[in-house]
Amino acid sequence: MFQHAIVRTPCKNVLNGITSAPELGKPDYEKALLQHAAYINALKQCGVDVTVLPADEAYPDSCFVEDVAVVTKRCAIITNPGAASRNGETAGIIETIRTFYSDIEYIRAPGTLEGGDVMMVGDCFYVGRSARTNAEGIRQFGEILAKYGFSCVEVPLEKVLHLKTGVNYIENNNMLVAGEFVDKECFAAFNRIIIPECEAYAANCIWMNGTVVVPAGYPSVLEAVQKAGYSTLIVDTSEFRKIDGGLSCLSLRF
Ligand code: CIR
Repeated sequence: MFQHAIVRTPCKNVLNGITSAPELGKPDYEKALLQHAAYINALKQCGVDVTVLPADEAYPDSCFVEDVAVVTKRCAIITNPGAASRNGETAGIIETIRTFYSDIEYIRAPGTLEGGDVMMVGDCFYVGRSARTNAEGIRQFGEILAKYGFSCVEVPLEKVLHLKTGVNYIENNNMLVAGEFVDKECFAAFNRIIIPECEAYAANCIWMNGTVVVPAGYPSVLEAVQKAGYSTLIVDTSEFRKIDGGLSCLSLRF
């Protein structure tokens, strides 16, 4: 069960966040703030306390706190983001992480790793080798995990930004899979809920203490998750989607 979540208020500069889909337009700031507030409410409804960090104008993508740390049952790992414009974001999370964890580890250059590439399944962590997370980052990550009794499985990515852009574990052996992850051998033993291409964005749902939070506007994913036996909460993330962000990216949950 998760007890805590950490989020960061989107900054005005969120309009200049990195995007692979400029055709979707720039985020509307006021709308992004409202959606972020609704997201915090949803997390609270799932029984966690939420630490809200202030907006940081120096980093357009800083609301995506998931990428700067990996928070586990036994330790926290401060990452080293592979995106140059995001690399300095880690400094802004350390103090908060210290209030929750005494064991803190670091991914160091030339290793890079972003939390969006890390998917926790019990004591095993799947990690995407992506444009943001490199082999050295994964090597360091694996070494740290082993020290705390966790295991690590590398998953090479072909198309998507982060591992959790296309695959998310929602506990009880259930996994939401889209696109390149549908046929991956390493996920064959899971009960895979296959997401149609037209709703691929909604592969990024989050399991929160028995409830699954689903992005607004993806009816077949919502139905599939409910059919799998979960209660659901819906949060609109349309403004974050414009800069490649989804539900998991917006918080650290532990
Ligand atoms: C980026 O490109 O870094 C941001 N615009 C989106 C980050 C999304 N984070 C995530 O999937 N964990």
